[in-house]
Amino acid sequence: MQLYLVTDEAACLGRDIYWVVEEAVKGGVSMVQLREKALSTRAFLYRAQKMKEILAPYKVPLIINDRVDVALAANADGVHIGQSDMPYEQLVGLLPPNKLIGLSAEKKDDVWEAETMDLSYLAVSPLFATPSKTDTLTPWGMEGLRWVRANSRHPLVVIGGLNTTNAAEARAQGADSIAIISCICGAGSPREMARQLLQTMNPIPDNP
Ligand code: TZP
Ligand code: MG
Repeated sequence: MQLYLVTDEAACLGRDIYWVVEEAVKGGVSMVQLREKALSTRAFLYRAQKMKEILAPYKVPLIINDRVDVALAANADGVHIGQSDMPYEQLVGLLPPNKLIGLSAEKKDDVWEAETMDLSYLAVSPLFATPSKTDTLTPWGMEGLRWVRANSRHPLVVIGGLNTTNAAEARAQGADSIAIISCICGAGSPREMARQLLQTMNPIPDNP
């Protein structure tokens, strides 16, 4: 799971969100988080069900942001929680055991606390400041990422301001996966952008 797409309909430049997601998956995105801050519960569930249908043939897991009820109702693959969402202790009690759980860490105490949890990944959030989410604490930066890598036992996702200029460096500094909204959702070709991001992280050596 190197490339993780987080959705934001507004970032899709008026294009169909399902098209954007499927194109990104064709380009190599291997996990998708449905993040909806404005939809009604019913519209969110409908979108989750449709997204699951689209991702199923590619065997790409669907993670639901914030809402365990929507994740359960849509039989999604997991839930992503932040520091103000359903606490981990309650979430694990509600989810079947095979579901993925991702948690955002915004500060050092969040990283320590996460050591007691059985997480699928810990998200270092935000790595860099980004217009896509402005209610954030101080960005971790690469130095912060190195600190998290040294102090966490979880697979690490980085999110916030990732693009083709910094994805490889973030991987080199300890990120297992890069999570992205605008660089992919707002790309002329989400498929080509996903491909390029993977290429920067896994350069193909020149033939001798
Ligand atoms: N959480 C921390 S930063 C962020 C989220 C959802 C937004 C990331 O968006 P972008 O456009 O990839 O910087
Ligand atoms: Mg949240």
